[in-house]
Amino acid sequence: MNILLLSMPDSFEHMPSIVIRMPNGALTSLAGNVDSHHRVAVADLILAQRSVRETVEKLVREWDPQVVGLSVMTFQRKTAIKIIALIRSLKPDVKVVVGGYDPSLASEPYMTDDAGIDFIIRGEGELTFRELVRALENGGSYDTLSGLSYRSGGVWHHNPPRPVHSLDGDEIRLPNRKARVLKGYTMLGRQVDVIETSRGCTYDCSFCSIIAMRGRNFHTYSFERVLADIRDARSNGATSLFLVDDNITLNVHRFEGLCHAIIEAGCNDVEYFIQGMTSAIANHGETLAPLMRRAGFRYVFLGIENILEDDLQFLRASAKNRERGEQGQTLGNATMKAIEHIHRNKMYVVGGLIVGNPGDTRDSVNANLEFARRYVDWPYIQHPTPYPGTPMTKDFVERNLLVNERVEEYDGTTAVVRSEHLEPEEIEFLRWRKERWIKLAYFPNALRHSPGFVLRNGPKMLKYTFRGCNLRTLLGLEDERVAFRRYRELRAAERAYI
Ligand code: B12
Ligand code: SF4
Repeated sequence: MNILLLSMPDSFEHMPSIVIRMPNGALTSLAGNVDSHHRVAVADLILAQRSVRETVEKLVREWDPQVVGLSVMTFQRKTAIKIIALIRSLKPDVKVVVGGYDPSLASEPYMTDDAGIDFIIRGEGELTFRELVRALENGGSYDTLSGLSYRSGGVWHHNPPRPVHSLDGDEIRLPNRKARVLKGYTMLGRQVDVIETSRGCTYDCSFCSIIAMRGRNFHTYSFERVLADIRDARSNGATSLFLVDDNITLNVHRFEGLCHAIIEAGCNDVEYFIQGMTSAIANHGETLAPLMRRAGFRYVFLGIENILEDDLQFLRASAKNRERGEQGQTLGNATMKAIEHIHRNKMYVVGGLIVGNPGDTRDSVNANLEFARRYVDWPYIQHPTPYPGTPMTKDFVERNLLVNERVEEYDGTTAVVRSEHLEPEEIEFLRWRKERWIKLAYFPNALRHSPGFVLRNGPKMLKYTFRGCNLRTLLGLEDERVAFRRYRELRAAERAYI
């Protein structure tokens, strides 16, 4: 069978496609896990952000797929539905499958007749998709395939969920990167790829979709498999690797072992990027941080979430941000110590903060922004966003604070909930006003890190960071709120990918 797998073109504020175009790890994993006689094409539409229609038309014409699969996040739902309509108009009898976080946790919008979808794969996809393709090929029945929802005779059927996979053995095979048909992945000019070493997390932060998606558990791939995956990514040209594990620092002992394995295998000649917990890095940083640096780690996305204890409690993120003493006693917030370890070992902190929580005032938002200005290298400041199935969503609805249900705006930097003291627009304005300057202050670092790329693209990067502003705004001759409105209009226009 010919199979076409697509990820959506939508990007968000902190991932401007000029600088970062990251592959979707789910699709190559699916491609590597269907039976080998199928022809699979993977197209990350972020690589064709400004020519989505033409690219999809060309792919459908040239590939002539019997099955099309789409990977969708919530803010990409609207784009996905439009792309499906286009594909159906080109090939009415094609079978359309959707998967990923949004279809898994908010199936209903995908079940309408207008959406034109035949199958929803809920949760982990490798085995369910492999079995579905077999059933399609052999005319088998769908009702025994766990994790699958399917439409038959105009009615949707939902099979029981598939238990999460232990990741042991070789039932889940390596990703198939050769299936990619578009080019241009980048992270500041270096070719980037994604690797998984584990899945899951045992914490339960209220904003995170992971628990609703797969429950609280943690499973790991063997180091042997991880190293084979790293070598495959390198042989396909990657010099920068994002380890997309939900929480790679959950088991610090294992993470240290992984760093050693990377060094011993000589795979420390690429640049690694991870997301980690402040507590793990603060509590083990003395030995862990130098080891990470030797293994090639360069960027650490730190889930700081918020520097104020009340907000951390709302986000259910206190425990993972706690520093502990030698006897395990609580010492306080781990953030500063984690940042020190990372900086001392010449790595960069991408600071993940969430502002605009229910109790937030102007002062509490500003305190977090000021913290980001002083201590993080690259701010990744978001607003609480009610993704389907998260405890936070329930909270916001119950408190009547959810004011925007246009899911295409659920991108993390559009404020869609208000606090008890501030309107969403005001929260977003406070963030936007400060964050541009924090990002500007990072430009010299970016120049040192990737001189050629920044010299070539610096003007575009600056234009993007300050979009909406003009000389009058920057000289203080215009009310910044006027520029903020222009920025919002530009951003809304950018969302029309198709
Ligand atoms: C890595 C990652 C990123 C990376 C890379 C994204 C990329 N190109 O793939 C970066 C940093 C760029 C990123 C950015 C964002 N991300 Co992100 N990201 C993740 C993370 C940590 C891991 C995803 C991953 O690769 N997993 C490994 C793969 C193999 O697993 P998977 O994606 O789940 O896919 C499996 C199944 O879902 C299913 N499946 C998936 N797609 C399909 C398609 C088909 C056809 C089928 C059959 C099955 C299937 O099968 C796969 C294999 O088992 C998750 C989860 C988490 N804990 O936080 C969040 C997550 C996916 N991100 C999320 C969000 C919101 C974003 C942002 C919008 C904002 C933000 N929080 O940063 C941006 C927007 C990205 C953009 N396009 O601009 C949300 C999505 C929530 C939602 N309901 O939509 C998550 C769940 C985090 C959260 N908040 O809880 N992200
Ligand atoms: S620690 Fe990270 S992965 Fe785990 S629940 Fe919290 S945000 Fe999600």
